[in-house]
Amino acid sequence: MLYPILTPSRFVCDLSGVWDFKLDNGKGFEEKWQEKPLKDAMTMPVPASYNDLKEGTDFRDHYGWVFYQRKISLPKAVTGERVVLRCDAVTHHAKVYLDGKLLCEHKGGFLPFEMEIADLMTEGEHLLTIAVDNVIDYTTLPVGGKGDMLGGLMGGMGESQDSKPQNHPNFDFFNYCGITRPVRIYTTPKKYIHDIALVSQVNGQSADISYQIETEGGEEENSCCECKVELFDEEGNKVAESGKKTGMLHIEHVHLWQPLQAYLYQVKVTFGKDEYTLPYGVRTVRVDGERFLINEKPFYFKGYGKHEDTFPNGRGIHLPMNTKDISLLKWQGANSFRTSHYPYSEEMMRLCDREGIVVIDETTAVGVNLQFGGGANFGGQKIGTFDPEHGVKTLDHHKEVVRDLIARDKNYACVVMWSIANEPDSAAEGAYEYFKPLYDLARESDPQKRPCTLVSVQMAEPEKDCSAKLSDVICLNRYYGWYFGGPDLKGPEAALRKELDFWKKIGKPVIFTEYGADTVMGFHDTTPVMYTEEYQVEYYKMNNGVFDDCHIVVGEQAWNFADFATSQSLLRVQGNKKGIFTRDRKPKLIAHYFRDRWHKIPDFDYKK
Ligand code: GCB
Repeated sequence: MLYPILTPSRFVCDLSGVWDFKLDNGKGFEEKWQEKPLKDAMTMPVPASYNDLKEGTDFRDHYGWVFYQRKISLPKAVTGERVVLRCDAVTHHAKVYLDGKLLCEHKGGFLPFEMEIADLMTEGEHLLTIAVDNVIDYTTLPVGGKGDMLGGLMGGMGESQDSKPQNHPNFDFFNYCGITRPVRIYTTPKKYIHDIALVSQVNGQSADISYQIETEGGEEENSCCECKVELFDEEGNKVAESGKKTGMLHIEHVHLWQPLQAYLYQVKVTFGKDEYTLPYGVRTVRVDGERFLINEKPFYFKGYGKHEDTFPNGRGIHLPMNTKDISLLKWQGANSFRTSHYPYSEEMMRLCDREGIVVIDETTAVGVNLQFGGGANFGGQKIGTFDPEHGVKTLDHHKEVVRDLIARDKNYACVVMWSIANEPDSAAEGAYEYFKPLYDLARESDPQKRPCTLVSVQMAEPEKDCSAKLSDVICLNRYYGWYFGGPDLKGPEAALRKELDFWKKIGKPVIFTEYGADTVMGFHDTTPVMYTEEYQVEYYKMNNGVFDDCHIVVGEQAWNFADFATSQSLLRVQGNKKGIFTRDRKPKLIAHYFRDRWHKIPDFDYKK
């Protein structure tokens, strides 16, 4: 799927702004709110999560549908063009209406979807309504649990029969929702470039980019719709050219895209009247035994699991914060992050491509684990996760997400691995049968055949974890010295070393994709007691010392880059406080420790 850009043949109109908004009172669809201007509407910015933008629990924790509305019209200049309405992310379920007519329904809150609207956009104004549902359950990704999470900690006493229906996230981040990324109208000629797929092969100083252009229309009239593909370097010099929809572009002296030293070529495709230009980094990636190779050199991941989480945007796109975060990563000598626990905005992916930040790209599959609610939500459902009758019903949607994520992100040089899920019940009965088709699908859908992984939870017994068989890289979330042990760090250290002895037998590289300790900024002590900034430093020193001693560990991604909002629970102090930075990006003591450490660790050849 192509990102919408302005080109000589394409016009883009961003519908960001203040829209009308109303929480559904249960009667929205019955009273057909989508057909008329909303009565007593409030104002709401798009894009943003709505939850933190108005006061009151009823608003913040609203359960169910909300309605967004605005008027749209088209300039005469685009008459005769193909007109597309594109929503980049609507969390979690959308119904899009134009003048009351349902145009499209979409499930899943973190990937784009689009619809053609030219035929409906007659002269004058039209009423655009987007109804958004935030309900999560056993069929959605992320997964919503049954009953409340305090139930697990307090013997089921958390929720009474009088409680209103509410979401029970089976994951440890606030269930922010709304129209969280831009809504745009863009045009293309009627005969247009539908998609571009690029794969690089590097041979010494030179490279070949094999490409495949998918087009719509024009097949019958070859002459009017010839395809041309041109490759330009960063100075704007044409490096290669080809005249077919499938072919090869040869670069004699290639500039590789390298971690922290990005180099982007521009691939310009012309098809009939349509033109589209894609920035593209040439690099290779593969796993070789216990090493993770980028451009054939053993790479060491230094960085974080992140979140798209800011105040008061919630999960709403925040371009300045994206830039700031990458600046902080570089300040620290970090080189990578994981898009925990959902695909991030295309703007962030494009930025990482430009800035040379290496990304592990994750699906929305978090909470596919009914034994464990993720993070502090220890209130598991105690139902077989993959039990055909009572377990999750997410497989079909999970396949859609894998397919759509790869369709969206397949050309980014920054993406070096797909994460199929975070902390699923990967050692359970039925896990292999559930995950095998998803790995197969990812491998078959990705033209670049990147490595695939899933991120394993500590409760999944390594001996039974299906990741050992299916993943190219073993990704471990481990809390030795926090949920498992602590404040004593000796026992946890021994246990961590013992676990690594098991993974050494598997013969695959290991990345620690999460490890961390909640730390409240400003809590200090001469004894490093838990929750103080001093304990966080001791915790990381212990864990990092073990990683340094183990040659199969090819990466450390601390949990989390910054403090973030979660559901309320006994273990969450106004959110998750494992950030190395606070939510407003002030460094805790540990940020300086990592800065010192990571500047000493080279990006390549750290482990011999
Ligand atoms: C985990 C989860 C992450 C949580 C984290 C925590 O294992 O993957 O979503 O936030 O633990 O802090 O407990």
